[in-house]
Amino acid sequence: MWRAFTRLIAITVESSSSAQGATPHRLLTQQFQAHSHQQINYLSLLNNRKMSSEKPKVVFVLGGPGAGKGTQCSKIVQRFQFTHLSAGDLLREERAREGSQFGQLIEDYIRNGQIVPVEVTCSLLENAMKNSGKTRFLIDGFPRNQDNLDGWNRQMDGKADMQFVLFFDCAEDVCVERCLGRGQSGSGRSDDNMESLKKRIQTYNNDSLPIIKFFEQAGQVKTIDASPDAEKVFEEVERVFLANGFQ
Ligand code: UP5
Ligand code: MG
Repeated sequence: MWRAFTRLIAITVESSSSAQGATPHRLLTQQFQAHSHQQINYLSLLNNRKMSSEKPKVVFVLGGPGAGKGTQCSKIVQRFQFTHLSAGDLLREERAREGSQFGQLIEDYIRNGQIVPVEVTCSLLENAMKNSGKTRFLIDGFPRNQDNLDGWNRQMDGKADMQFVLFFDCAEDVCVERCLGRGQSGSGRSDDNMESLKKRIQTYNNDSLPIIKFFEQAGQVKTIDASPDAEKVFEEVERVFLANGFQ
């Protein structure tokens, strides 16, 4: 799989070999930006002007597979003025987009519970932020490894203010049960099965937890017990947002 991605970069580099100082990272980013330009309408261009004068505020939402990130983000959007951007949803949309050259690559990573190279994910996130014209974002399920964090810092340096990390702490067996339950009720997600879940959990323990620990050491993590029912969890979430000045 990694070989497929490297080959893709190689093709990209080959076809743009005249570009001076071109790096695979820059070329991949440019490709994604080119896609999104077709989708930007006049209104969002006007909104972008507003965004450039006001740095967007970002809350990273992290936690294991099935911890309830998406569920709680929907509730935060209803209560506070935030726009929800799920990195996983953006990747699934890109996978389904007709003509996407990254579709198969994304599917392979997701099914195997591995983390898609940051050049793809971060560009999808940045484009979604720009196209929304909004200024408060919940970034759900990202950054989930060191590559993600480095890529975000590289690409978004000076473009966004990270407020805090909302961490949904949930026992592994509860997470598995929730994802399997969702799969059984017809989520259609190719990773809501036991085989993929084992890999997702392994990736979470090996790659994502160290990132959460890193933010924790920097005093930026708000930990929420994600095991009670969704309403109870949201009571805690609401307290965190209010305590951090959001109305
Ligand atoms: N549910 C929710 N809260 C509940 C509660 N308190 N009590 C009882 N049930 C609760 O919830 C999952 C299920 O549990 C639902 O049925 C819900 O009703 C119920 P949900 O809110 O969807 O949980 P969430 O944490 O969002 O789970 P999700 O499966 O989306 O988490 P993942 O982090 O695994 O999935 P994501 O979509 O973010 O990523 C999928 C894959 O994409 C990754 O494995 C990776 O391959 C790829 N990816 C990247 O490569 N890079 C990225 O940056 C992001 C993703
Ligand atoms: Mg989710």
